[in-house]
Amino acid sequence: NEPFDLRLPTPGCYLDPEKAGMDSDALFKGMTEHLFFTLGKLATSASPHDLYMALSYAVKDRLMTRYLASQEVIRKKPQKTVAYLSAEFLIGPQLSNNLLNLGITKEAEDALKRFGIESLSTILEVEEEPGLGNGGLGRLAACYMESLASLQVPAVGYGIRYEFGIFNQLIRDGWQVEVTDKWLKGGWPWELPQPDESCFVGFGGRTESYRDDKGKYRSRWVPSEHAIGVPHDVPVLGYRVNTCDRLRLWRADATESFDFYAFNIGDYYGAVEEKVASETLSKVLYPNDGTDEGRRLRLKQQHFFVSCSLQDMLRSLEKRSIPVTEFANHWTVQLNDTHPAIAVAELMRLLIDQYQIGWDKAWNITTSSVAYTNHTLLPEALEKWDLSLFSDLLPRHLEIIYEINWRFLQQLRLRYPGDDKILQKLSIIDEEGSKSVRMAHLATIGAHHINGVAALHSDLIKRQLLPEFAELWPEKFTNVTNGVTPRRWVALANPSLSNLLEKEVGPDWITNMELLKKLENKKDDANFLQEFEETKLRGKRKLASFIHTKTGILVDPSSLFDVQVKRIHQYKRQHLNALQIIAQYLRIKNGTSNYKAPRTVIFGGKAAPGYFMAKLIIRFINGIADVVNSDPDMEGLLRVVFLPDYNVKLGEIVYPATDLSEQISTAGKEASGTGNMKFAMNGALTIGTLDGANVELRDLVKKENFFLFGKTESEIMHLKNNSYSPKTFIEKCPELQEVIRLIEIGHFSNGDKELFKPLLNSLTGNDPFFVMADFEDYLNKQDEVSNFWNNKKAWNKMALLNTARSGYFSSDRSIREYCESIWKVSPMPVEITCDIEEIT
Ligand code: 6GP
Repeated sequence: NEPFDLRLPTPGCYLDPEKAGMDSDALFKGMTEHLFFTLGKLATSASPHDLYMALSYAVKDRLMTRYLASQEVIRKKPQKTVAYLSAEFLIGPQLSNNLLNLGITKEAEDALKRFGIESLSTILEVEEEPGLGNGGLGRLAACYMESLASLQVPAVGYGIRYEFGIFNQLIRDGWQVEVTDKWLKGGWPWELPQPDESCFVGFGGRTESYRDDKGKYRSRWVPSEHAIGVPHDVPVLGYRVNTCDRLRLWRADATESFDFYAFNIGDYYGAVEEKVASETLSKVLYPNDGTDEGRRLRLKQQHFFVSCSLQDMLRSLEKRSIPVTEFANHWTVQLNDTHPAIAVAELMRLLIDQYQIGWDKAWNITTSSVAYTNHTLLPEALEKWDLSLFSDLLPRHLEIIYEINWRFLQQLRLRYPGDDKILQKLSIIDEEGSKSVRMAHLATIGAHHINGVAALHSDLIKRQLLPEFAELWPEKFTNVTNGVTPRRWVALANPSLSNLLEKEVGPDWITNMELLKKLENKKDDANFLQEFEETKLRGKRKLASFIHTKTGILVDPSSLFDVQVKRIHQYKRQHLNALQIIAQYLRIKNGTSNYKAPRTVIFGGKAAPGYFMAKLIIRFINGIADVVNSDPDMEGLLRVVFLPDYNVKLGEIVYPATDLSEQISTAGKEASGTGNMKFAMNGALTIGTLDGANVELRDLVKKENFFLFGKTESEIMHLKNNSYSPKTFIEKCPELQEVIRLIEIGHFSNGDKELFKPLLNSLTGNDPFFVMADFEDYLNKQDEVSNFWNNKKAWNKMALLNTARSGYFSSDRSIREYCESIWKVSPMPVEITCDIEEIT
């Protein structure tokens, strides 16, 4: 591996390539220059936001050596690169992460002091986070990019640079109100627009056949509309390595700012219309989590970013004079759910129509390079596109899909002669009702591997979602359990725990989480457990003060912090938690509460704007919070908080401050969950069902350190198949009847008996998520939690064992698995040298 010889005097490479430009003097100088030249501000009048911008620019400068060196290494010595295609990248704030990974946090603090800023946190607080994702899927993509770089694997994350990310959530009169997320308004210093690498993308129009030079009939696409994708690159630096990968986000531009013909005939508005229409392509993120809306603009967005990304990959081969037939040796394309699944058809189209490669060869290239991750089993989230919409927007792709399908069905006919049912079932085209294109089938047929995101989920994919495919191609189906990056979710979020970990096991735990196992030796060491509890208390004081500032509610940091943060969804069952709170409230009111385990129950999460029931659940929680928090009898015993606008930044405050993590989805519904992992690493105990990665978490931390309740996936299936009746469970549980009665009489809605009726009707009617079936078990388990809480030593020991045994959930482990079993890529360290003589 030839070192990257960088003779240009860029920051980070003045004298000692490792250290130079990274000291506080250089940072101070860099900031001063950016304040003056980039921002046009005087240091004497700089606001915290100005200083944030100046520091960020100075830090970005210091990423460039590694960023360029990482690209140069691939150019000089081609090797397989991971292309992670995702409609969402929820990357969170960038400054603290880059400081940590560069190893210059202390230097930045010192530089800031010279501007009169005593604490880095005042600067970090003003950073806007790019909300380019809805929840789990988008955040996972961000963790994976960070781990890829930290493991020195060449990778590009391809996505969309939405002008407006996920909405900001306000709570008004207990209801969620959505506000546009203008994350770019103050400028965003972390991106590098690369207009010279823009790509054209077509939409609509028709296909036509023509004869090529050799007289052969071919098909081609004549789109009626175009957009330009302008790449905006975000450097993704690995932890203390030279590898700096890229997140390449496409912004849509109009092909022509004006239609001059329309303009000349005096139609000004008509002239700008196309510009406006194509720019809306990257305007806004669809705020649906798990549900699919089947909207035209959404399909356009998907094709837009997928086409730009594949063109970009093919172009990179051309630039290096590598034949495109070698594509699969140079790119491994991962589809983050079906949102980018059009890639299967688009890669075929580019290879066949643009590069004139024959079908079989093109299909071989496509299926050797594409792999697909499924993130949900929920039927409403499985993407299907109406055939007429699809053919209208992507007529050539539909032709190609028909051909893929025809060849696939031929294969099936040989294998299952005369079995038309199976053909119908597996076909990419759903013939029922108004016909549609099933994107999961397209992805499954076009991919060399299909993986779920936790052991149970991958198993259910094979057994329930795609059983016939799994029988056909058992070797394609695999599992990679999700992981989260310990850099952001422990080192950055929880500095006091990190210090303790470093003191105990050394600094390497950050890149080798399995080292935390050594903490098991300390499980009976009272002094150590005390120190461990201290770190938790620090986190809780910080969250308490945040809660007070945001909601005005005073909470006691010594109470049990019981937290459920995630998107609001019926399957995640925030309402189960809410019902349990009412039961506790009743017990205290009736004087039947025989233990004293003061609790603060904290919720956070957004509901999809069109998801009525989820929004009603938010209203319900706030209704309960109002009653509980204003009742003097609850004083010192129970508090309920709904934290508005849950996002990555807030997550960094919440995870370290949590004692009890609520992972209470209906078994079989949560593909994995990743919050469960973040909580466990930070020493929270979990109360949870056997769902998603909870199953593996419980195995790892051992069952005595996990509060398990609820029906298993197969028990739920059994109930479902045997005409489940929530009433039978309600009848058996007087406390549940009381809870329901209290809601019915309007106790949590100022006497309004109508407000929560839809929720109650759902629960007592068909109860699609088996809340009633699990209620009693859950309540009993919560009692067990309270009893444990009163034995602090036992609690701390369990919490420590959770941290000690959570190393498996590092995204470094997940990425290693993808590299070895799916992508077949290996790390490629980036070396940097500077010719000191030449520069000085
Ligand atoms: C989510 C799953 O719901 C969650 O369980 C999982 O941890 C996460 O993906 C990462 O794998 N799914 C989505 O966010 C989604 O939109 C289509 O799926």
